Amino acid sequence: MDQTLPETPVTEALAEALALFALPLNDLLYRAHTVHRQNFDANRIQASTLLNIKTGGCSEDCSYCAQSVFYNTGLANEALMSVDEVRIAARAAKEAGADRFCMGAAWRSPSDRQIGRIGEMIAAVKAEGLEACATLGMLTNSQAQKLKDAGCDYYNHNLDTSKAFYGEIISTRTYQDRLDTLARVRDSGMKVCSGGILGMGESRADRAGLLTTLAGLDPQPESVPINMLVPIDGTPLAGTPLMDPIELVRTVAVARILIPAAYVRLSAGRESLDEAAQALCFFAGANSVFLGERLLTTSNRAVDTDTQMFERLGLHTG
Ligand code: SAM
Ligand code: DTB
Ligand code: SF4
Repeated sequence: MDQTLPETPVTEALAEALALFALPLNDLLYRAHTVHRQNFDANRIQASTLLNIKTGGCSEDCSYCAQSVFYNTGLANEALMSVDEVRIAARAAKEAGADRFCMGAAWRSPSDRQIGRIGEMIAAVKAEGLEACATLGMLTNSQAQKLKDAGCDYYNHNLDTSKAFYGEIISTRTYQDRLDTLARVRDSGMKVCSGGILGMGESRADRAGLLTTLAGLDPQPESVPINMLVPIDGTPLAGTPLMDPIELVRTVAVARILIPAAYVRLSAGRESLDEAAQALCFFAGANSVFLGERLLTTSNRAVDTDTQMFERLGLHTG
């Protein structure tokens, strides 16, 4: 009897999340926007800029990713950038209006030597007056501590989807591996950035499962990126049809309600969303974007286009 108890709250939480998803859109938006206003300036957008500091050659098999060695995506591998290259990119990001700089590396997990180099990059980013974020794959406790000591504010490590659907997307590491790294990040004192990808062929129950798991982390993540799959030629998910933008809006709204104090970032896939759909996402509780013309290996909206959109919507960054 006792053994079944721990599962009950999960089931209830999942049912509650699914009930939110099923609300009439206006009711869901009203609830989400109310929570948003209780926790944030409803007209402020947090802006992060991404830099791929080490491109391609990754030994994981994530089915969506341009950088996995398992797929021939035509991407040229590049070694770890120099600290000077990072400094120049961080300065440009700051000038463009970003307040956080996120460095991504196509690693399953970094070596201790690489963590030393990343520490120098973090110091360079902080010296430009930006918050620093890194996403480098799985970490040990001591690596997480070294990043924290170097001044890293956030660590990004996505659960990507529900536990049930995860095995359809990635076979080279487990859901528990991801959760373990998130626990190490939390223990180090860095803030946790964790979210997922929509539109990989998952069900609504998988989307609800992802959000329920994120919401069940204690404490909850401070930052939740919601990516829409950018289909990459050569990967198993190439040619996947774009997801329904209204389902994206619903997912953002449920994320806002379940994880009320987190920055919910409208992440990859914004190029394929028109401004009306983005405006609905901002009303539903999205309050962060990636600013800059590049994500990691794919393009993103031009900064000028985003600036004009924010003006049109009366939103401000900074
Ligand atoms: N290798 C590290 C890792 O996986 O944690 C860090 C970089 S990885 C590219 C960061 C995240 O980008 C992934 O977890 C995934 O959520 C997202 N991502 C990668 N490729 C994507 C794609 N084609 N479309 C949408 N999101 C993507
Ligand atoms: C996150 O959740 N999305 C970003 C960041 N964290 C590292 C990455 C998006 C990558 C999109 C595909 C690409 O450019 O390769
Ligand atoms: Fe490697 Fe990250 Fe791409 Fe997965 S998402 S293949 S871990 S770079």
